[in-house]
Parts: sequence; C-alpha cells; structure tokens
Amino acid sequence: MERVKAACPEKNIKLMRQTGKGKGNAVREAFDAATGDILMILDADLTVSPEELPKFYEALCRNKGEFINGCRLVYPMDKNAMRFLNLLGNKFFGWFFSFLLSQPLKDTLCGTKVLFRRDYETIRANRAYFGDFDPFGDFDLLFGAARQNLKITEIIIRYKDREYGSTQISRFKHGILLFRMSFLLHGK
Ligand SMILES: Nc1nc2c(ncn2[C@@H]2O[C@H](COP(=O)(O)OP(=O)(O)OP(=O)(O)O)[C@@H](O)[C@H]2O)c(=O)[nH]1
Ligand SMILES: [Mg+2]
Repeated sequence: MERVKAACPEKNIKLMRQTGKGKGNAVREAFDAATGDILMILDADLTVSPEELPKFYEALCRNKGEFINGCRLVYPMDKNAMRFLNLLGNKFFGWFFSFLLSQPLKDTLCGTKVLFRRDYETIRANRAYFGDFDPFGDFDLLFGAARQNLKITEIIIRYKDREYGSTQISRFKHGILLFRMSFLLHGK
C-alpha cells in the first residue's frame, strides 16, 4: 500500500488499521472514513483484479443496478481459487438468498461489492434491525440493500488464485455461522 501511495501521490489514499476484528469491521470503519460518492470493496488477496473495478463503476453509474456484487461462479476459475466445499456453500447461499430477497443472486459471498455512499448510509442507519454480528459483512450489506429495495446486480468476474496472505475462513465454523445468520434473517 505504501508503494501504491508513492506511485500515485496525486491520489488521496488512506491506509488505516482497524480497531476491531474481521473483514466486516474493517469494511465498516473504512466506509465511515471514505469521502467519495461511491464505495468499493476489493479483497486484499487479489483473487479479483483491481482492473475489474471499472466494470462495477460503469454498472452503478449507468444505472444497471444500485448495489453491484461480483459473481465468481460463471467463468472458469483458477485451479485453487475456490475449494470444493466453498463452491458448494456459495451455490447454496446464492440459491437461498435469491429466495429470501426475491431477487436473483448467484454469489452472495463474493468480496467485491460496490454501492453509492448515500445508500450505504441508509443501510448503516438501519443496521440495528439486522444486528452487528456479521463478521464478514457480506450478508449485512446484501440484506441491508434488499431492505432498502435497492436493485442488486451481479457482474461476472474472473476468480484467480490468491496472490497475497492466507485464508481467513474456517469453513466449518464460519459455514455454520453463515447458516445461522441466514435462518435468522429468514425470520425477519
Ligand atoms: N482488514 C481485515 N480484512 C480481512 C479480515 N479477514 C479477511 N479480510 C479480507 O477479506 C478478504 C476475504 O477473506 P478470505 O480469507 O480471502 O476469504 P474468502 O475469499 O471468502 O475465502 P478463500 O477462498 O479462502 O480466500 C481477504 O482477502 C482480506 O482482504 C480481517 O480480519 N481484517
Ligand atoms: Mg479470498
């Protein structure tokens, strides 16, 4: 990141250290600090290239949707990009969320998510209904968006092998947590 800042001195890039734990907390703190009109999440393991982001920007600005979510499940992926159980889980949650939100959705857990800040502010203001327990933040944002009647649109992206870091996902523990969150949301 320091390299990026040095390479692009004209850009207002902020590097922050989160005060809590988990991606959800990091995203919430970064979104609170961001000053632009559009908010974007890109996973730091570079499984999705930053070069994909202009497609998300275009989709949002051209009104193709109000919440743009990446979809990794269409193009062929790199060999180790997604483990088999994760693939099954992603397919299941895609199906289940399409049913819960009454909007077609294939890949709920894709990290790449883009939306207008004004819409995020409404999602944040209504977070109390959902509770603050989603450690990843994906369900929190998707449910918050659907509750505001935002149109969720998926952009197909290419999912690559991880370039940086190691997985932060414990499949069984987190899989169970995701199930619990989904069923809780089902009751709302
Ligand atoms: N700041 C911060 N970011 C996190 C934390 N956990 C995960 N992330 C970010 O969230 C991204 C997604 O987490 P991963 O562990 O890659 O999870 P995944 O992509 O669903 O699963 P894998 O297929 O195992 O990579 C990471 O690439 C990090 O950028 C955290 O505790 N703090
Ligand atoms: Mg990853």
